Amino acid sequence: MTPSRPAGFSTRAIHLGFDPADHEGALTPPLHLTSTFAFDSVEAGAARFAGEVAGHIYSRISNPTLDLLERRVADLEGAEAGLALASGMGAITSVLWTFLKPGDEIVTDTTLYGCTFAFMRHGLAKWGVTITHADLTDLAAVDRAIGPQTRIVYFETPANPNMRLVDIAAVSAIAHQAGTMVVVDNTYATPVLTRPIELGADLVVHSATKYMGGHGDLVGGIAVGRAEDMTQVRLVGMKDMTGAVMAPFNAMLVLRGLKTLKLRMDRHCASAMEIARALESHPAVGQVYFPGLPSFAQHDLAVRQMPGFGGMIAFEMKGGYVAGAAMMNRLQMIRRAVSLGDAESLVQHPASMTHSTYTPEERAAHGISEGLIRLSVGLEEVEDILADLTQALDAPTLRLSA
Ligand code: 3LM
Repeated sequence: MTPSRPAGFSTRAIHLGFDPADHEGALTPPLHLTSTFAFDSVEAGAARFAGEVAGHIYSRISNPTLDLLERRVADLEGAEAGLALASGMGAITSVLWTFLKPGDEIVTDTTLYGCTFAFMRHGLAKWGVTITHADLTDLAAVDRAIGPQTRIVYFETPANPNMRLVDIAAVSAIAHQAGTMVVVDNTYATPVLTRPIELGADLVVHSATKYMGGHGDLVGGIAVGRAEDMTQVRLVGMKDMTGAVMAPFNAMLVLRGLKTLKLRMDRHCASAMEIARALESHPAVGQVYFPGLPSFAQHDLAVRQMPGFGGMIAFEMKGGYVAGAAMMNRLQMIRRAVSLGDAESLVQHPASMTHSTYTPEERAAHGISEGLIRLSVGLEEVEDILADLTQALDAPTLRLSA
């Protein structure tokens, strides 16, 4: 690290918390493939279990490889502490199980990733938690929705799949006034583009499967927040309720992904901006949802809250679902697949895939249109992504339907 100035984002993502001198000069951190840790004595083991002496016990609780990842992500998010989990859903469920009890209410935005929506609607609700969906883009609605039983305000920004943004600072201020905790899913933005804790949120969750891992070769999750809260999530939600701990090998892959996170996000942002403009001007394309476009309903908030607009685009074809499916089937390089944030560009149809956990009526009520197409702009040359999209959009049948 350069001692003359505070280290920047990528420098910390590469170096923080690791000194080769402690590891026989090894440049990269060792992978601790161990399930358990030996104690010097029975008394030493008992002291660790009692929390009197720091140290690892068992890899469902903590592990040195995960520990480094947790410290790095916490630092990059501006949080006190972090926790690495088996998946994004492992992070979300471990956090929510920790802080909610029967009778509590969770206030959440209208739009959520499909499995998060399903967990709340079919999981939490079954255990006596009230789920209230409110339009969190409307601050008066946030104020009205929070009641005496509200324990958590939860949202994604940008939201999966329709890109809705939530003003983190404004919503956090309202929630805190009412003594309510704010949990933000920062998967789409990553700490490169948004740091919710710095804007007032209490806890951040991630699917590390996406941009953090960045290479489509792992499933993982991260949670960051106050040290005290993260200890609760570690020892209650993760250790005893979900058991959703990240595997050390995956932690190593995410540590590798983090080193290029900023570099990759810069490229994702630049390419997505260019592609969003091209889509918007194509005669076969209807509405394009991308925070960087002046036509985006919340463009002003995007400019205020995000230094870049991310790599995700949602759009509708003028010809609706039929034209959209035909267009997607014509793509040659862009892969038809769920997930996002990979080097490969990915396209999918939320209503029949990631958001098929909603009923058609729920999708209509939650602002997820049946014809919506979601594109995760990859790291290929932008000219190649554009060429593939253009040949798929320009096909004769589409010109007729447009
Ligand atoms: C997807 N999303 O294609 P994991 N939060 C957000 C997410 O987008 C996701 C999760 C949490 C997708 C996965 S759909 C079958 C594939 C904003 C995942 C959950 O548990 O790591 O998948 O994260 O939109």
